[in-house]
Amino acid sequence: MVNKTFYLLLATVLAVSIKWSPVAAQQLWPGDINNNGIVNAVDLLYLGQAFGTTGPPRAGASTDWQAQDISTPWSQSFPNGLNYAYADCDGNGIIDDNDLDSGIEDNFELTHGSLQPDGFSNGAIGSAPQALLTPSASAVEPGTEIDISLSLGSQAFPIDNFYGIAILFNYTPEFLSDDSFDFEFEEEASSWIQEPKIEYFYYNDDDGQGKGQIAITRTGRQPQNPGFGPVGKFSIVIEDIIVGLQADTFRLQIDSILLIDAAFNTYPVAPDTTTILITRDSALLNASLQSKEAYAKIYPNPTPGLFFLECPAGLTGLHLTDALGRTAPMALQPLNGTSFQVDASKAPPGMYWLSGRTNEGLFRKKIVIY
Ligand SMILES: [Ca+2]
Ligand SMILES: [Ca+2]
Repeated sequence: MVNKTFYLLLATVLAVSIKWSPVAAQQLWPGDINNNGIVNAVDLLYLGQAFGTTGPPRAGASTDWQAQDISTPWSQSFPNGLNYAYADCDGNGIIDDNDLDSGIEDNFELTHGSLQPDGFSNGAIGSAPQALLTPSASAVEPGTEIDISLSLGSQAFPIDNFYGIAILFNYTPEFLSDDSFDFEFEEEASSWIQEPKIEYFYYNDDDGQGKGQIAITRTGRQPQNPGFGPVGKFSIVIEDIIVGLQADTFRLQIDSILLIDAAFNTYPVAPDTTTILITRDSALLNASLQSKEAYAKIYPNPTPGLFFLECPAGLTGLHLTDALGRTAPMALQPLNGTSFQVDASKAPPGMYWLSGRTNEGLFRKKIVIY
């Protein structure tokens, strides 16, 4: 009996001491709002969640890239349990644009400690909404300005509960060097995404990395109606192609996507890749410009041989030819009325033309098989 009482007492003391033992102060790195070890587009989604809230200022606050104690946690937390104090990058007690400018922007891509996953959720075409990239021209001469529209979802796959999206992409780096390009992201003026919202665009061409990120988040934590359509556009001027080449292909490819709703639930979104032929060769240019007569989209491109063709106008004929005009082996499998899977894996690696006939005209698309 004595022993039992003693152990019960001991257990109680242990439980109480564990519960009450002082915890080391939490530390933040200004800009890494989700505290996963890197400042990137996903941190803007957390900023959008906490935007406009207030709490205790941080003693001795700085936006320098160094660990700082959260002396007094805020009363609010993100759905994953992380304290809102992490969003107050400059530590002044309010979460606003300054935390984007001097926290996320100034410390973008900086890292600390071991990286934890950001929770990107890429979906599959045909089972999730897609982030579509649509260039204003499929082929241009060097020096021409091109817009690439970014659009989310479709009538068939609307974005049901948009609150924020973070997109990581890569592009052919050798076309866009510091002295030969203008690469910007401009938000859609009459976007279906409801105000208020904030956005951030970033690209990094250092050492030919060719990487960039976009984040758009609403603020105010209110749900919005389902929507779909354009959200903005990239503007690119490719000044020149590599000396000695008649034509080259600029590629913009989405790598990772994170779409969240107002409660920070995540939804898969299918990524996209787009290519633009850059050429001084008028015959190639004319052939590609004619391809705009009927809408068709192929992806991925370049492809290992198996790719998808979207052709809303109703496909009535299709053939694949190599650069010399010779017919290449290809098999077509309809997925539904407007989408097809094309198997050209028996064609040797190289550049090909995919030519099609539709109810609205002809199209011709350059495709690279590797
Ligand atoms: Ca982060
Ligand atoms: Ca602040």
